[in-house]
Amino acid sequence: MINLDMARIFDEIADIFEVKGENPFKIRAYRRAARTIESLTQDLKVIAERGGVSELKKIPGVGEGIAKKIVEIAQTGDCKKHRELTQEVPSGVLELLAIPRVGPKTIAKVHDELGIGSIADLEEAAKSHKLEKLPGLGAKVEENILKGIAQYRSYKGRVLLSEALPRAESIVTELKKLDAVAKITIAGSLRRMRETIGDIDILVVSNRPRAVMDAFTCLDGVEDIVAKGDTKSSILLRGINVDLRVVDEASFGAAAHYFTGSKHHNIRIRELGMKQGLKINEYGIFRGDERIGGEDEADVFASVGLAYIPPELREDRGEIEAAKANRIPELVAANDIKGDLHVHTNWSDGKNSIEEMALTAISSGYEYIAVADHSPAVGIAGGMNEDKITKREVEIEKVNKRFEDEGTNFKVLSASEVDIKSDFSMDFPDDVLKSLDVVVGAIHTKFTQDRETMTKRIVTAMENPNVDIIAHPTGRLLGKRDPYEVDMEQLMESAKATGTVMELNSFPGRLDLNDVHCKMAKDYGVLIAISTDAHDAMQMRDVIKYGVATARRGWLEPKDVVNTRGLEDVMNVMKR
Ligand code: DGT
Ligand code: CA
Ligand code: CA
Repeated sequence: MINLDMARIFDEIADIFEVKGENPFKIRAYRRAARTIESLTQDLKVIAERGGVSELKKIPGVGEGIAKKIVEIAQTGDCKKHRELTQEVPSGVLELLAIPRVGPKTIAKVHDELGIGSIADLEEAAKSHKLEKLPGLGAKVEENILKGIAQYRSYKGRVLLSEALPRAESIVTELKKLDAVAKITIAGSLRRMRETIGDIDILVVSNRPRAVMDAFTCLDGVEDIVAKGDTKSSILLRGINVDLRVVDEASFGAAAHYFTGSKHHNIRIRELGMKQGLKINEYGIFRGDERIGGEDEADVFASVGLAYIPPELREDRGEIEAAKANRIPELVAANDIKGDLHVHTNWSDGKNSIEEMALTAISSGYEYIAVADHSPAVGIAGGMNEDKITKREVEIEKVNKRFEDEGTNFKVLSASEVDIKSDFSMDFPDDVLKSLDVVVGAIHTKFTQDRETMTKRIVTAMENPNVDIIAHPTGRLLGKRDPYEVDMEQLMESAKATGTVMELNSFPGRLDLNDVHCKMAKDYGVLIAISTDAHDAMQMRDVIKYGVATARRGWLEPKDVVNTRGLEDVMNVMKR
């Protein structure tokens, strides 16, 4: 039993609690524990055996109750509470939780009243208008459920980058331990860092493929062996398909290129090869029968007269033309990031204090963070009123004073994520906005306004000289909520004209702006802030890489990203 299995058990407990309508704090505690456990580098079983409950409780997010369960699972491989709960709520009902727009209360109701226990049941009931007769539900809810099911199906089979990447990395770590593995790389959409991943592709060089395949199909968590051969095997590992291919050393580069894709990029490269009388495939680069290269990936590009193209750009979106002209951008990288301009603290709905966020930021090598706690309109998120802002200011000054006294080069910027209300006004008066170092404007309500109104709403915010950044500009939640209707070209024009920065929200379920919009911003000369929107310190540290990956897919260079700049330069951009 490894950490991921434990995380899954706690997630399922939280799911069942949701359907049962349990206390939200309890649900959140299990979710938080699951997230923490997933990203833990040490083996929980080892910690449990060595230090028991008291040692486990030192892990942030793990309280007494959860620590006891971890010990129980480590010792017995099973959790009694989990087993009891899964008997109360069938797994088909839990699957309904994955449907966007359908909440746990609705699920409990349709299950109790109509015995609905699967997506197919729910679809049938909505189509035949059986739901509108239930108290609290209506025609509108039925319509929403059907839309939600359609949305669910269009994403089904794809997982978020943040779910696939850690798993792939742990497979690579496991397989690397084998003597039979000479080289190994992640390939496919995951190497290109797409926002969602269909399956994980891994490529290995080995002269003992059988041993590699044996280890691969016996990995912890394998649910099904879909295929097992000498050159290719496929497994289902905790709900995600993983393909493994074994190639010869001489083919490694060509195979890495071929299996990284994208398919459209590959086709263009192969065509370029054919024009020069070359055959380029997963085995190598050939002139007639003679192999002229393929051990290194760079051979592939060089053979057709192109500069090296980083994986994130391989989508046939102009990268081949750029490589021909030797104009491949120097893409932004994680170590270019000097600060985070959108994080939350316990002054609104964040978990950590200002100081804790600052210390983690310092350990990431940052020079600043903007603590952007919510404005009052976002009531459920514990939005701040003006009085609270004033009190928070005292705290910020205290923390900054300490850093100054210690000679630490770091500054906490006073900020707020301020609601752009549906009547186009900002949720704080101008004098309050003016008093902040950074104002991040964001939409959290009335996502259904029409395209023209929504565009005007955001443009109006941009025209307010106190608004510096627009957070998650399209509002989408991957697999859960479509982006709202908005004229992106007009937003870009207005951002350029007003000097407003657009956010690339690094949260794996958002990645908003997306890659294509980032490239658009670059073309318009609009600056991007790669921010995390983190609600705790670990998130701030862990999710930035997904934002950076998306920025790279959007062709962004350090100069296009405002938070690659030092504090003084950033403050010049944020100047009123
Ligand atoms: P995914 O898994 O849907 O997120 O996307 P990929 O890009 O990982 O696609 P996958 O797993 O089907 O295939 C891995 C790579 O293999 C793909 O990026 C390019 C290459 N490939 C697959 N099928 C073809 C093909 O028909 N022609 C060419 N040229 N390459 C292909
Ligand atoms: Ca794939
Ligand atoms: Ca594949």
